[in-house]
Amino acid sequence: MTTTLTPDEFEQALRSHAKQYHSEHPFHQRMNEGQSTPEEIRGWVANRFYYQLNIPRKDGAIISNCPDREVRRRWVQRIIDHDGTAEGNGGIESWLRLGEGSGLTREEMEDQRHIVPGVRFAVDAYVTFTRTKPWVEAVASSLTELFAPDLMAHRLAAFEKYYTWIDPDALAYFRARLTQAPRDSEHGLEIVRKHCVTPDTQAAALAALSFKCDVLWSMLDAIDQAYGRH
Ligand code: PQQ
Repeated sequence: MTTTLTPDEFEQALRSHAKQYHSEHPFHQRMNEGQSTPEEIRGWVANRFYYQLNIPRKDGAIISNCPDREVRRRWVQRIIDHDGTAEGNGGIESWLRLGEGSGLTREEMEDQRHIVPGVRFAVDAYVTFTRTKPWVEAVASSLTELFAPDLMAHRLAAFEKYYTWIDPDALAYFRARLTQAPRDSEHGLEIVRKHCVTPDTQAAALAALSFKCDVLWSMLDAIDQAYGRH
């Protein structure tokens, strides 16, 4: 890229990654159309748990690399959202309840026996990216959350309609993300719009978002390979 995009053009370029987002993956499409088997749902929930476990670690990595106190003060909310403030609350706990509501035990999620290699590699790559790249690129990589609310709303409706064998109370995680994700992506967008004002930094941010789309896509490829009907 040789020219600098205006902040709005840059935001448009970031948003155009929606077509690479994992909502387009065949595994998610089948899930949202009500075609997943209980085994597929359980395989997805057990494997996605590894992502949930690592989100606060990547947010800690971003904070540790960020010299801006005001950014850190807001970013830390993400760690609180996922880890909770006490035993029995927070997003990771909600995900465990989603698993229990789907027929998995806490033990089999926590001991990670179901995690397939491709999911582990993809999630670990995301954490490593955020530890080793400039913090603004790591923030850009989190911007898949711009696209998450639409997928979450679609998923929530699909679960309530098709997967009635799952206790509706177990879907609280998705409901919470409907408000958390827009708040988070708004902050992330504000940061990259402010800091990425040269061709090189804009290109790096776009590449970071592309990389993150690949992380999410690879996770579903691995889950589909392990549990999908082929
Ligand atoms: N992405 C982040 C991030 O990169 O900081 C944090 C989250 C996501 C979550 O907490 C999620 O629950 C989440 N869920 C989905 C999903 O279920 O489709 C996608 C994403 C995403 O787009 O990265 C996140």
